[in-house]
Amino acid sequence: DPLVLEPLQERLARLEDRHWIAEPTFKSGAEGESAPINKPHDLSAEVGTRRDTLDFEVEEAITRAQAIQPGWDRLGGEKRAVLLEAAADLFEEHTDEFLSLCQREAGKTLVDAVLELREAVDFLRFYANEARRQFTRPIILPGPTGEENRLSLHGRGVFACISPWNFPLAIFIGTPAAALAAGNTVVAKPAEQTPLIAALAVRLCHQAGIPEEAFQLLPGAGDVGEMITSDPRIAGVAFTGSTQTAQAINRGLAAREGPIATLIAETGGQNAMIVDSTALPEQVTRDVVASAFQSAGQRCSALRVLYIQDDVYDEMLRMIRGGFEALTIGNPEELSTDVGPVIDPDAKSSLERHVARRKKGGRPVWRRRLHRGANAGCFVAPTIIEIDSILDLKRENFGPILHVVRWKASDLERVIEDINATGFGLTMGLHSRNDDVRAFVEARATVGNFYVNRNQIGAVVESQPFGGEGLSGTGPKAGGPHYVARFATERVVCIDTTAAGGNATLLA
Ligand code: UN1
Repeated sequence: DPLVLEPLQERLARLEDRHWIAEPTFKSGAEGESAPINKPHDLSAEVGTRRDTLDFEVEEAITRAQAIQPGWDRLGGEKRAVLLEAAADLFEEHTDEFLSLCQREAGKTLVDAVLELREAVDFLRFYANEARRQFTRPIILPGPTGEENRLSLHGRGVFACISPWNFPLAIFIGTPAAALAAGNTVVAKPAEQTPLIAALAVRLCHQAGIPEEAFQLLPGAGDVGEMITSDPRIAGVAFTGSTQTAQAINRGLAAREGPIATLIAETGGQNAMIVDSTALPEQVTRDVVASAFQSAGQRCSALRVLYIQDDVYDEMLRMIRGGFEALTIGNPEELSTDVGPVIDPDAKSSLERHVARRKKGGRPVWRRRLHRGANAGCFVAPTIIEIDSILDLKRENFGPILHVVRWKASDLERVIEDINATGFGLTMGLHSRNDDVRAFVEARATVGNFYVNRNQIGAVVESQPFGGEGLSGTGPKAGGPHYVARFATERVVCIDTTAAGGNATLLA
């Protein structure tokens, strides 16, 4: 309804001139290095400035976080829940700023920006409830008469939370919210591309009453992340990003002195969808276009390789290309845009290199033409490429590129084996109205999230906990019932309850 949407756009336009700053929560007063943050869709437009965290500021931040952690843990689940819920309320009150930053700093469309804020608020409220559910009362364990056994969950210490640019708000806040709910304190390093939205999120958490020492922002690039994770005082690392970086963090933690640290990693995917000849073409078209091209394909859940059964291949591909041709590519600050930019020039050139290599292979490649002025930003033309097998792809292509493969009914088992053989295990989609095919594929798919007759992105907190296996991550699933507990340590207290009675007898 334009009557509702127009005032929102006007409100967002009023924030256009605001210059945002991200700086470390603990600032020494020394001069740190600064970098401008520009719009991905218009590299000449500056949104704000990132002030990087200096080495000794990292050290001091961890010292402060460690000093306050026992008190934060003793506060208990109920009080921590109230603070996280107060933060959720403040996030909702600051909708305009968050939407504006999602668009301008991260190049998100308005739809994606709204979903991102919704998910951030859902994470805060869900993990607050988990704090109440699991961190308020101990579990009384069964035991012999005369003994009481109690199990309780506690924070492990200081958690490092390192988050990606593709969910600069939802994942940036979701992981720390879980760590805080569990009684840890947090040092958070947002992606170097999107520190501004993280800075606003942290500021609102402090305003909600979460102590500054308990949740600190440490902006910077990979060197700051390395400095944090190599500190032996870090009890755990929660990382979302590439598989390679997760493996490097894992090696670093293993080589480090100090307590054995926990690693919770949510990484990449090579996500496939299988479409058979019983699928509904209109539904497939809608779901394929959304899964591959929404968010410019910059979701780890996004569809990368579409397997279409040969007897419907040409017709199905023709319809999907129709949906693809109808996408509006352009400025994400305009309401009509479906596909915005990719995050930065490096992302653009690596995607372009992939398309160029595939074009040389001589197989059909369909590309959209970009709008006028696209060169001012990091736009990659949405692309569909025919290939023979998912195993032809050597890496995850994190952008608006869909690969299609033709398969025959007799090949179904091999198709699933190939998909599993990538080693990734994040999302898989299936479109089929044949119950036997559905049961067959479901039983063999080694993925964390399997989607049937729908799109395969946009997992919902609590209803659809999200996360993969193998090269795609360690689990547990974000937004699921086991997530917060993985940030915790368990303690058991055993009491001999006959002791008091025994004393009484002696005294008598
Ligand atoms: C990511 O892209 O890093 O289901 C993970 C989804 C999102 C994916 C988040 N929850 O599309």
